[in-house]
Amino acid sequence: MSAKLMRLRSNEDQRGALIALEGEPGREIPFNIKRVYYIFNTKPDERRGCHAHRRLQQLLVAVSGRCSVLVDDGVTKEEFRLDDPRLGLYMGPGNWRELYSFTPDCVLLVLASEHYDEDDYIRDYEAFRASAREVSR
Ligand code: T46
Repeated sequence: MSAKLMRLRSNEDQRGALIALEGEPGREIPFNIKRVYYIFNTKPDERRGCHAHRRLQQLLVAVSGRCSVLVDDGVTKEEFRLDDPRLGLYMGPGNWRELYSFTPDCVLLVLASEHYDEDDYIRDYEAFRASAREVSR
């Protein structure tokens, strides 16, 4: 599965903490960052995502609050809990994702490798399963 939790390097001193994210292939964030967005005010009983991407790579960080992410590569499913701004969830292409259990204070920062492109989305789960089977052949 091309999704993994990463511990981000935090510069901590008596004033508090600072995390810097630099993106480039071969670096800690393994892609050039073309887009940044953040998600907040999501109701605790709402689900977000529920789609896959053909090419997009992303890093998700709950900079405040908490949420859960279910990642499904068509074979394996894994649940990740984002509950610390020092944790980043890297997701490569070809992963179905569902986000839920947002706390009211959750601000989810997302760094993305591509500009927004609706054609990159696979929104139908069966179509996603079929494309995952195709890739694994
Ligand atoms: C993902 C999860 C974590 C834009 O105009 N530009 C953008 O860059 C994005 C991401 C969205 N939008 C618009 C499109 C929709 O009208 O914002 C609206 C809400 O987007 P969406 O329903 O796709 O939001 P989520 O939270 O379901 O999914 C988003 C990302 O789309 C997705 O790539 O992995 O966050």
